[in-house]
Amino acid sequence: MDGKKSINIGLIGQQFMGRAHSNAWTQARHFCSPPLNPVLHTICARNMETLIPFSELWGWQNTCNDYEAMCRSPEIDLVDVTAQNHMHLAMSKAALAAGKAVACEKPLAGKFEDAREMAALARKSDAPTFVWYNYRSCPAVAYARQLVREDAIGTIRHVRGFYLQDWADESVPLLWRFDGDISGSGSHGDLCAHTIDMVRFVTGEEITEINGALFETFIKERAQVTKVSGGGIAANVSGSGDAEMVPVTVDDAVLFLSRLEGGAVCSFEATRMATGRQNYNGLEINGTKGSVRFNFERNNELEYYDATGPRGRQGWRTIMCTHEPDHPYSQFWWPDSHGTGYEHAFINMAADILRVLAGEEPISPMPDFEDAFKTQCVLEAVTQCFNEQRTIKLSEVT
Ligand code: SOE
Repeated sequence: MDGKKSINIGLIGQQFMGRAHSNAWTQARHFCSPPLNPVLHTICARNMETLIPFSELWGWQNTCNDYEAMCRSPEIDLVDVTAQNHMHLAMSKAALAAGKAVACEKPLAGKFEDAREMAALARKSDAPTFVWYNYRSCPAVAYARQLVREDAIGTIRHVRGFYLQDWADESVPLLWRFDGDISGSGSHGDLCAHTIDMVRFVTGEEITEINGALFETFIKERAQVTKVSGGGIAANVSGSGDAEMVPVTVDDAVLFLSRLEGGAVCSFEATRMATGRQNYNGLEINGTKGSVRFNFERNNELEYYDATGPRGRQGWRTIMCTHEPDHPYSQFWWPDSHGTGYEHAFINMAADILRVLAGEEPISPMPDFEDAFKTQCVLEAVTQCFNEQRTIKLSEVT
């Protein structure tokens, strides 16, 4: 072998994110030269019938359906949580109590109180924590951050953040994503959380206040789920024609206005009902010397406007963020313009997690529980702003 130390991963969950993370831990070693070798040691989930074929497909060495036992096992070094949001606290708590590193899916938790407890537990623990805000590790997003840090766009004045999808019409039954007890919120925590994290990451600035907010639930009830298969968002899920209708307890859309600590004004919007937008997670940042804009549907590209030359020759340029060594992570992937996709950000992030665990610098700063709690505070402030119909300062949300 290559003589590197191994690290045994225990993954909880076998759905969409279970697949994304199984792939990330596998490919990180193949492509990104991490300083530790991740071993797919144990996969843990409730449904053993599907878990056995899942583990065989992805090469997990062991299966189990008791996450507490897995967390306690001396053979496990890192617990990776991809279970539904309402389980993030209990699972992270079990892992931290056993002194294990934790990598938890976003958002940190569905409920603000859970997130607050998770941040407190992480503060008291010596174990490292990570939250899978995967879009940070998309090369074009990491390059946007680099441009801002190099002062290529000057002082930031305006930010627009948006995350638009279109998979949630009336035909979609009451998946867990529509059940507030499980998910905590709808497009707010599921989608907008990513964009808030991305804006914080790219600008390097914190959101200081929420000045106005709007939530809407267009479809008030949905059919009880009768069958779920496959690993996508809503693909292969059905509610039978005569299934009982149950109330939806989350938002379908959220919009809010806010300010950044450097004085910029920001708007955010997220919805699962933006017909024609399928994974339009993006931002536009306008500064005094230039602007950047990005959306994930064209994830290899970053648009950049340089306002420092003669006005008559200025214009948006589209940069393919695939060139080594200029673009972060490009050294691990394909030649110029051969492109990367959704899974690569997870792979890049898995490799960065391994770098942090080995005491090395990650390519992009990794969000830990403390950092992800800041994003969660923004989510909570937006909810309070809508409920109380007043400006909420982030300093009020603790
Ligand atoms: C669902 O809308 C979802 O899968 C989110 O949960 C992911 O975090 C996002 O990146 C893609 O869309």
